Order: sequence, then structure tokens, then C-alpha cells
Amino acid sequence: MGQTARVSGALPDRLRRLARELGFVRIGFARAEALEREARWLRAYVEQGRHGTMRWLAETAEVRIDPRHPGMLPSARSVVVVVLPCPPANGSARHGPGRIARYALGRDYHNVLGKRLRRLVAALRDAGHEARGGTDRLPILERAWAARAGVGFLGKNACLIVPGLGSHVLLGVVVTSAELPPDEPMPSRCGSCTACLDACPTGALIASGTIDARRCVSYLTIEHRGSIDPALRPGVGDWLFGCDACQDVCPFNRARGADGADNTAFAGGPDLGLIDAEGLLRASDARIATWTRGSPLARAGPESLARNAAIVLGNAGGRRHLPVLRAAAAGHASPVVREAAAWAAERLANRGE
Ligand code: B12
Ligand code: SF4
Ligand code: SF4
Repeated sequence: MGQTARVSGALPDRLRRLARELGFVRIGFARAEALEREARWLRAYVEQGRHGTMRWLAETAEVRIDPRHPGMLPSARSVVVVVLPCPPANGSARHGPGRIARYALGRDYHNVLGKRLRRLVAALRDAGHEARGGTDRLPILERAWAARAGVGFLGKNACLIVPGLGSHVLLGVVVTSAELPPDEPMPSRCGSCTACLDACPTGALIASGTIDARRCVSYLTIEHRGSIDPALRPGVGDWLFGCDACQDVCPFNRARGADGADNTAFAGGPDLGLIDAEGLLRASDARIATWTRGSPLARAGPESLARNAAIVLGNAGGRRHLPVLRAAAAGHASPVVREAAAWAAERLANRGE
């Protein structure tokens, strides 16, 4: 099998060509070995409980720092990282208040990238090597490997930034027994800029590159179930799902080509223009599930989306939203949504515009 893989002169080029054909805009190779510096960062993150309720992250922490771990691929020699730009920025228009993070504006990226990554895995297996690929769901620190494989650098906002493209990119990884020529890692290029640290609405970026997920609006609106700490709700602002605040201010996202405008990979997803905060509060769970099918929004689930909608209206709505909030506070099926709607109605009433 692939454990005894030798470098085929043509394999790296074949992989690069295939990646390009599949629409990936960058590809890089790194030697599979234990990540030492990042292991310290990840262990500190978990020990301090900064992963919040994402227990799966803590449970797989040791697997994530070495691709040769029995839980990953013991025969691993190389890590291949590929980059796909996020859906174009123009898909976010909706009627009332409520924004959706850029990465979630199209079809679910797990499907879009997953299908393409299977082709890369198949090419490696056809060449006699072992390979495991995935996006998001493999127990591996994708950003760290992307920086190692030279496709970008880790910004102070913790994101992987690709010079010329910015950080609105999604990553895919293939771990393989093939020995591939490693690319040069890319060091940080943030310099003295601190725009993202200053822009984070909840203080979730506690130091350069260091995040406390428990305070992060992305975590709160997507991963966190149940009630959101009232102290953090104003910081949620008008984010219905995810948050791009620390990326929106980044100078690397103003480069030409960073808007993903010519990227059609995510086309054909559900029409997210249908989803606004008011509609989410009025809709049944079944209706919300239908609206979000095939989109990353499905991960949050109807209850969390309706909860987020109430908070968004409390932060960014007006008195015209009081009736829908009061109706939800009195009659929504979920106690979490009822409480969030009561909080929002009181906030709007007290604002007294
Ligand atoms: C869990 C998770 C989350 C959680 C926790 C995020 C976190 N930073 O821990 C939440 C829900 C908050 C989240 C949010 C987002 N996520 Co997310 N997430 C993940 C996931 C599944 C695991 C991340 C993880 O292991 N976290 C643990 C920390 C320690 O690791 P890390 O985030 O990789 O940390 C790096 C940096 O923070 C930095 N670092 C950490 N500590 C320190 C300390 C110092 C001193 C320094 C200098 C650097 C540094 O180096 C680390 C090396 O990897 C990955 C997919 C994967 N398997 O890797 C996607 C992933 C990281 N997410 C992604 C995206 C798109 C996002 C959002 C932009 C979505 C959004 N718009 O709402 C936000 C960005 C928030 C942010 N500023 O980080 C992309 C990243 C794209 C990119 N360009 O970087 C990934 C890679 C998914 C993918 N396949 O494309 N995410
Ligand atoms: S995604 Fe939003 S809340 Fe999270 S670190 Fe970035 S700016 Fe802060
Ligand atoms: S906003 Fe500035 S500090 Fe933050 S990631 Fe971008 S360049 Fe780096």
C-alpha cells in the first residue's frame, strides 16, 4: 500500500493540475509531522475552556495536532491544502435587518468542497497511496496546515489570509501517505495593524490570533444552543448567522479578487433573500428547515435561528417590530425564543424612538 510511497515526479504536478480543474485557487503541500507551537495554542485553548460547548474539539485535540495520529492517518507523510473562495459577497440582500456571514451565502460548502476533495483523494489512491480528505470535519488544524503549506498566513483575527484573495476562503485538506515536496510556510504579514482586534464586537479576540470562542458571535449564533448570555447580546448586532466583523475591516480583504465575484461553485443554493429576522420569528420550525435545506444555516437549526432573529431585532430593529416580538414572547413554541423575544421587545420599548 501507500506506506512505502516514493515521490512520483509527476504526482505533485498532476495534483496541482487537478486542483485547478476542480476550481481550487491555491494548493500547497506540507510534510506531515506534529505541530508543536500550534499544539501549545490548542491545548491552552481547551484547558481554558475557550471552546465552550464544542466538546468534540476538546475530545479530538490530540488527534488534531499530528496527522500521523491513529485517529487520523498513521501512514501520513504529507498534508495537501486547497483553497476555494467563499460565495460572492452580493448574495446577502434581504428585506429587514439581519446579516449572514459570507461563507454561508451559497450551497453548503461541506458538499461543494467535499465532492471536489473526493477527486483529489481518488487521484492519490489511484497512484497507490493512502489518503483521507475533508473540509471542517477532519480532526485536523486546517488553518495551521494551510500556513505551513504556504497558501496563506495566520492573521491576528485567527483567520487564514491568502495574499491577493483575502480571508474569505474555505479550506480543504487531504492527508496522504504520498511524499510530496513541501512548500515554504508563509509567515504573518499583519505588521502593526490591529484593525480586527479593535473591531470585534464582543472582545472575543483576546490577543493576536487568539480567540475565546465563548464570546465569538460566530460561535454564539451557530454552535451555541440555548440562551445567549444577555451581556453578549448587544455585540451580536445584526448578525443572524456567523460574523464577518474581524474580516470586513481587514485590508487584505480589500484587494482586487477578494470579492469572489467570478466564483460560481456555490451557485444554486437556497434563496437566503427569503430569510429575514421577522420571517424567522413568524415561521414554523418545518418552514425554517425547508428554507435552509442545503445551506450552512441548517447547522444552527430552527430554534437557534429564531433566537438569533429575536436578538437581531432587539439590536437593530425598530418599534415596528414590537408586535412580532411580543407575539413570539407570548406564544413561540420554544422557551429560548420566548425569552430572547421578551428581552428584545423590552430593549426596543425602552429605546422609545
Ligand atoms: C471550531 C471552528 C470554529 C469555531 C471556533 C473558532 C476558533 N478559532 O477556534 C467558531 C464557531 C467560533 C468558528 C468561527 C469561524 N470560522 Co471556523 N472552524 C472551526 C474548525 C471546525 C476548528 C477550528 C479549531 O480547531 N479551533 C481551535 C483553534 C486553536 O485553532 P484555529 O482556529 O485553527 O487557530 C489558529 C489561529 O487561531 C492561530 N492561533 C491560535 N492561537 C494562537 C496564539 C497565537 C499567539 C497566535 C499568533 C496564533 C494563534 O493559529 C491556530 C492554528 O491553527 C475549523 C475547521 C478545522 N478543522 O480546522 C473551521 C474554520 C477554521 N472556520 C472557518 C471559518 C470560515 C470561520 C468563520 C470566518 C465563519 C464566520 N464568518 O462566521 C469564523 C471566524 C472566526 C475567527 N475569527 O476565527 C474556516 C477558516 C477560513 C479562514 N480563512 O481562516 C475553517 C478552516 C473551516 C474551513 N474548512 O474552511 N469556527
Ligand atoms: S467572528 Fe466576529 S465575534 Fe468572532 S472574533 Fe471575529 S469579529 Fe469577533
Ligand atoms: S485586520 Fe490587520 S491585524 Fe487583523 S488580520 Fe487583517 S491585517 Fe492582520
